Order: sequence, then structure tokens, then C-alpha cells
Amino acid sequence: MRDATSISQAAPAVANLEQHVRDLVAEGAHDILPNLPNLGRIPESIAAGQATIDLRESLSLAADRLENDLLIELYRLDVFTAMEALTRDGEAFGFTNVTLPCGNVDGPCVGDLFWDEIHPTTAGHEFLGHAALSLLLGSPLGDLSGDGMINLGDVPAMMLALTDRAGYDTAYPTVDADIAGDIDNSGSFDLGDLRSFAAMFEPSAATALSVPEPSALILTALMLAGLMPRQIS
Ligand SMILES: [Ca+2]
Ligand SMILES: [Ca+2]
Repeated sequence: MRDATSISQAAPAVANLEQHVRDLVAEGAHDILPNLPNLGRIPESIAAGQATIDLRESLSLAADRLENDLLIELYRLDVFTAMEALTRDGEAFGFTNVTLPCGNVDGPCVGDLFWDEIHPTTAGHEFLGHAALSLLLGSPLGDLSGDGMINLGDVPAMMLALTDRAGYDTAYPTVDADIAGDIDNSGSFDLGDLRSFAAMFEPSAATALSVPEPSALILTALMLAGLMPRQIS
């Protein structure tokens, strides 16, 4: 897959993943998280980017088939969108280098997203693990409204959660704001998560992202609410 440059090359990867899920379910598995980041973002390969976008779309359709055929519910961790946000505005998530490998196999790689040409650092894996856990706990990162989508509808919910937590808990009883709101994986939900929330809405790779709203609208809404520092762009 890392060498793929077209949808025709991505298709076998989808078929393989679909069969893997069928095999796992046949063996009794029930909590499955299939997805891939945009492989065009890893240092080793740029050409795989479009193929990974194709894979992501095909994988979503495969997940629909699997749920219908096997009568299961798949947890759909959107690693692609999460990694796109992370590589787009790394500082919003505590990273200072999201494009080049750390390059020091013995080093702590503080601030680096990638360890080498392929693999995320400990901090990179921790970010994805945090996103997976939030999904499994029923409060996906950024979905403060609890409707299963991350979009403009989450802005007022996020503002309410930050300014009137008791009111938020009453209005959105199914969502744990401390989990869904800690988008930057800092260990707490606070104003610092606004920037990482906005980073999820950048329009680059728009064909791959299911989020239709541009980040400017999110930033404007947050600034109007007085919650977003104006120097952040
Ligand atoms: Ca939502
Ligand atoms: Ca946080």
C-alpha cells in the first residue's frame, strides 16, 4: 500500500482488510478499528497520498458491507482525518515537527511526530490511542454534540461545555466532555483544545475529509464567542 499510486492499487488493500475483518468476526472478534492515516504524509512516501484517500473511501463502503452482511457494528476510528489535522497544525497537538523523521533512534524525539521514515513516535501513537479510546468510550474527539459527526454543530456545544459545564451536562447527557473535548490529548479539556478543534477543519485534502465546513467558519464562530485567541490562525 505504501507504494500504491492509484485506486486500482488501493483496491486489493481494501479487499484484504475486508477479508481480515470477516476472518476476525468468524473467530469471535467484536471490537474492530479499521483505518489508515494518509500515507502520503509519512516521510517515506508522498505518492501514496491519493491512493490512501481512495482507500479511505473504499474502506468506508467495505465497512458498510461488513456491518450489513455480518450484523456487526464497527468502530470507525477516522485515523486519516485525525492525522491530517495533526500534520496540518502540529503545534495545536504539541508537535513541533510533523514532516521529518526524528532521525535519532536513541533519542526521546520530543516534539517529533515520526520516529523514522514510516513509524510515528511514542507521542504520535499516544495521540492515536487517545482518539481510539475516546471512540470506544462513546465520546469521539470533537463530537461535543454527540451526534456522531464533527462539524459546526459542535461549536455551540463546545462553547457551552467550556462556559457552563453543568448546563452542558444537562443538555448533552450522553457525552463526556472531558473525553470528547480533550482533542489535543493534554489530559484535560480546556481552552487549549480550541486550536486543535479548529485544526480538524482545514480545507486541505478536502476530497478526503467528511467535514464540509472550512476552518475559517469555526475560527470565526469561536472568536465571536470570545473563546479563541485572535493571534491563532
Ligand atoms: Ca457533533
Ligand atoms: Ca486538552
